[in-house]
Amino acid sequence: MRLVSRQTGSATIINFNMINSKRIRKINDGIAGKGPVIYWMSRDQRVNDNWALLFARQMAGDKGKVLVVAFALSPDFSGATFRHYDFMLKGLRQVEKKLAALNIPFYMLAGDSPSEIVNFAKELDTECLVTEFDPLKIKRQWKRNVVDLLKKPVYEVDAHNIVPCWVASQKQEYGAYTIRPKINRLLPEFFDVFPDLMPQKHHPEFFSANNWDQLYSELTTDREVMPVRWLIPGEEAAKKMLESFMIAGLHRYVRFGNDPNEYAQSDLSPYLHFGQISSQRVAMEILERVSSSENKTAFLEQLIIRRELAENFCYYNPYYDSYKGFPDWARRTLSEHADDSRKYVYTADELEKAATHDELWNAAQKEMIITGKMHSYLRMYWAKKILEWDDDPSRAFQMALYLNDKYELDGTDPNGYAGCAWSIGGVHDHAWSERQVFGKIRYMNRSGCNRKFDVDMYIRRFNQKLTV
Ligand code: FO1
Repeated sequence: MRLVSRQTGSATIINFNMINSKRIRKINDGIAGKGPVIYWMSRDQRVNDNWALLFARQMAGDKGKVLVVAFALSPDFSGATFRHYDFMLKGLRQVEKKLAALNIPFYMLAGDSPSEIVNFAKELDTECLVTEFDPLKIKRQWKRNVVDLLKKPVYEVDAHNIVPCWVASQKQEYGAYTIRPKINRLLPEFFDVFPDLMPQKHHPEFFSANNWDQLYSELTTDREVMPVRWLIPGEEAAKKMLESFMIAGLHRYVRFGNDPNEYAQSDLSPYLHFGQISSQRVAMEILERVSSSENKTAFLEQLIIRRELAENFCYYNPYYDSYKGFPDWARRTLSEHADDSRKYVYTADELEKAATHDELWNAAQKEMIITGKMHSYLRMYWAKKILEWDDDPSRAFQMALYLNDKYELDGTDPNGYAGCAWSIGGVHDHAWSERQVFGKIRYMNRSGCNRKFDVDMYIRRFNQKLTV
């Protein structure tokens, strides 16, 4: 394996022969230890199609070292609830089983994530640490803490995007129309086939059973938000979901894509969020097995362009989770209309309890609370109404993020930040004709929804009383 490094930006791109080296950045030097290679799994919680795991396995193999995988379970990850942890832990139990079949030990560490990782790496005197790219501030802070304390080589691999975020663009993009040509030009280089993950010899000294019951019982998270029952967590279920979408959903994607009463969405977003399936795998399956159609194009636009645009937004805009992250034109128009009289104004509690005058909005809020997933078309309407009913756009944005991250199974994800910022702050959108309250922010209303789907049917589906 040739190690050729060249400085690019804040990290070094290393040339490795099996994996496209542009997916890998060395983010810390340091003295390699005598112990195993550690893959610190966090975002890409899967065994198959995982470039970070493949790279760590290659490093271990080339150096004649053992590979061990560790997941640092944070007790209170950014407002996550029992719904998220239940889905995630069930998926991680499958990871443990799949890795064991390859003789790859899997450690669940509980506590302050960066400290747990540093202690673990020091204890094992790791050869090097491999982890994944993640644009969220909390994850970048974790990585900084680890790099500051661990005097060992650390590598970062973008295992979540097809075109690595730092390769697709070196700056914040205005919108899909600016990032799309850059990504489309680079896609062929990064649609490389996933090699098999090779088993390693059994090293009994590294095998330790994780106490899953104890991990569950130690969760301090909000248990009011119950796990979802309609979606089975884990890598195997994610694969089946992809299969069923390709057979029964994709051909209806454009015609019924904006109809929350129809099964035409992929329901893959929770699996993609927790990394239980690779977006590259989804794209490759669809490109290879589905004939060209507007449905295929539209779905891949969401899966590849929109997702990578959200990553780009969170990576290059330090204010992705605040009003300050909105474009100037949007902040200007929102402040010019902040004092516009609003027919309805609601408190956070009224919104959370779906107790507004707007039955459609209430139904969407209930769908999200009950199922952990709101239809993508309604997510825009839902967020825009929060802006309409609050004379402080910054508070409206925080409210949308709070509800999204608390109840959406795919919450706390770049897609969620970009989606709410698009709806409320015009991010990745352009100015529209000016109107009361919204200013030049794109407006949506119920009659627009009526044109897309049977609103009354949707309301009837979610008119049950909430027990929140
Ligand atoms: N990542 C971790 O490494 N440790 C955790 O304990 C953890 C909890 C968690 C809970 C909810 C959730 O939505 C995500 C969570 N993640 C955790 C992060 C996740 O893996 C992703 O890194 C980000 O959410 C999106 O990039």
